[in-house]
Amino acid sequence: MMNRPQKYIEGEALHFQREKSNNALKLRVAVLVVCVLLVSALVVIYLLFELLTTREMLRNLELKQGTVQTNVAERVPEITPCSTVQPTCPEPEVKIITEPCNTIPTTTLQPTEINMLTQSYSTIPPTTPQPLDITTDDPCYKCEDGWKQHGGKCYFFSTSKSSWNESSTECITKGGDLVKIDSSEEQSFLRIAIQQKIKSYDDLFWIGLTDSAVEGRWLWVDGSPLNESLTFWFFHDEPDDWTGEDPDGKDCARMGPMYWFGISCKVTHRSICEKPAVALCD
Ligand SMILES: [Ca+2]
Ligand SMILES: [Ca+2]
Repeated sequence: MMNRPQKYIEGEALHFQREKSNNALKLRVAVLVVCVLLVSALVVIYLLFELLTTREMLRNLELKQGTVQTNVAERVPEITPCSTVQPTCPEPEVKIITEPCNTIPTTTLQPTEINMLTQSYSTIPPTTPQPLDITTDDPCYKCEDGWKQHGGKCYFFSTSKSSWNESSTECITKGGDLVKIDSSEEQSFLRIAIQQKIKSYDDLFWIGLTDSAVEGRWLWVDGSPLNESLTFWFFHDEPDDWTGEDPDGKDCARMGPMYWFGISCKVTHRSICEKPAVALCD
């Protein structure tokens, strides 16, 4: 009889305990739901605040934009067109070269180099005027046999070789002297004549020009100074005074088929003598 109510009481207690546990669980769920709703409400409120703030900023920006546009529109007529602006360019810096010309380094050609160069240009065919174009037989002038007449002068092209001094003496013996070149026309006549006579690249002719008295002071055989505006030296290297071949340097001038070269007066070359032609006309 005692076991039955005891079991009933225990069952009631267990039931009451479960009921209590379920109520606690419901309470927790309800609190959780309230919290979620509260957080959601706060988020919505925050977003609404941000939206209102953004709208206010946009409205302020629109007002500022309108103000700027108005100011620009008012100032446009005051702006000078770009096309009327005169550009100013800096003046180019001009440097005046004060170095003397003789500081330019020069190269001294060795005889072999000169000969090679001479050979290279000696193969150039004669250029105008051609020999037949040059008047060499003026009937009013007469030259001895073996002399070539040109412009009232007679020219003798030797076949033998001798030093510059010996060649000058030989020309004087013939009634003239080594040739003095007085004009470009006379240079052209001699150049063409030499081109017809040379047998090799080193077959050059003495002319009446020397600086043996004073180095660098070139004189013709008649004592007149060389006209610096009427020279036909081989490019800018001539005349130098290279002493590799002769301690006295290069003091006498020889002529090739195109240009003049300085050389030791002691070497032997053919020569060109010049003397006045005999005038036949009054
Ligand atoms: Ca002359
Ligand atoms: Ca010299």
